[in-house]
Amino acid sequence: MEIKKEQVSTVNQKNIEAHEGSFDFLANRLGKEGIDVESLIQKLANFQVAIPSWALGAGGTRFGRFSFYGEPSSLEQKLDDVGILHSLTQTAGAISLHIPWDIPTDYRAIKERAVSLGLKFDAVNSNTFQDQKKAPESYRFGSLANSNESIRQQAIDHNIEVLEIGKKLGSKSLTVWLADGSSFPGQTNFQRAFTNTMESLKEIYKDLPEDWKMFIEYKPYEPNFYSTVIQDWGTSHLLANECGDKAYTLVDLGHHLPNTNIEQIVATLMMRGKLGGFHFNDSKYGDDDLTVGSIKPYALFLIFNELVYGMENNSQNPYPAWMIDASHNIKDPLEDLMQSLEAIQEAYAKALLINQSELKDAQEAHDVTLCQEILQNAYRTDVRPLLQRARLKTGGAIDPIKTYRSLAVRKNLIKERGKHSFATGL
Ligand code: PSV
Ligand code: MN
Repeated sequence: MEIKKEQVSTVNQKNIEAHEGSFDFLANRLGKEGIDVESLIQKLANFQVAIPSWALGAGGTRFGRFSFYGEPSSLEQKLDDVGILHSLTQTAGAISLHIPWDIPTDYRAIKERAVSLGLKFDAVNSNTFQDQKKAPESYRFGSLANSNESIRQQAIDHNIEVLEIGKKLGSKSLTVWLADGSSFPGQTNFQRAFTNTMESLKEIYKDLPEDWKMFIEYKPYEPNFYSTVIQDWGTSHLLANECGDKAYTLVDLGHHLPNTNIEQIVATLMMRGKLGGFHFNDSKYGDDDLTVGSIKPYALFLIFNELVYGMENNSQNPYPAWMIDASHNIKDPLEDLMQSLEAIQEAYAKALLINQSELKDAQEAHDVTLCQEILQNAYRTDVRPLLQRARLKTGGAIDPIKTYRSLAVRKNLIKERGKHSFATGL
């Protein structure tokens, strides 16, 4: 199913009056505060977030998975789903593939489809956390960190194969996330596991094309519960530095122990020019992979404050690759993703409202109260009319979820694909 521009604009007509009223009110206020509303809207319109190919079906937990009707059962259908998201939000202009869950069969056809839907191929992701059918070696006790050389080699070869697939699609980055670690004290030797991982990553890095980046993701636990080899940003940063200039750290919001100051990690990495990629989600307890902004929206805003500061002041840091890495246990995945996109844009818009020079002055005057006021004034502004205006400007929906529901998208997908179609992924 494809959503036509005319369908979106017909629904928009019904909401336009309310939008204009709230937009004019806000734009007027912001204008008086000296904010360039037009350039802010342009920044929002430019901000694109990749959708992972594995997030379009129902997610699950280790206790089970409840299928969501009309799931995409092929890569083509996954692209169509991202196309739907993009036509409604104009913010989801890229897809990130996980290999081998989503190996294209006909590259030309897939690329043409992506172009027609206005989508790019973002980072390709390797998978050495699951055993693959017919693979001679098992990753049960690790992949790139494994003490067994032929297991490590199989994992290296897989990553190189992922690079080859990405090259054919026009991707420009590889994301490596390792499940490697140990579940019990004494199970592995930390130093040997780290060294093996470093040497393996260097082997993969040798094959990285000149204009590519390698993103090294970290995570403190899960599926291993005693230790992970790349447990934190420092370890990832160390490995990225060892590999070379094209290797970067990737921050996944769910990959921190409770109450970690993620915004400070972001600031340090950007200052060092090493923040390459970003995975959005939200969590209450661990790597819950919940809808972005559903639990800690203020923390997300503080993170965006550092991202905006870094994007404006750290030319040594490349523009980060943004992706949603969430799972949808009980909601319609497409609705969930639209909520995440909205929360990301909202946090970004609020961070853009922060008057950085006033903040600097207040910091230097050690006026702690004023520092907090500056941040919270921005945070408390209802920026949704700005998001609506950015979407309207680019042909998206004033209200994506309302439009999705009024066009009965899920019902149509079920009609097209059947109730029990099943998406690959976790
Ligand atoms: C691991 O938890 C992770 O965040 C990595 O990015 C994976 O590739 C992704 O989730 C999907 O399993
Ligand atoms: Mn992730």
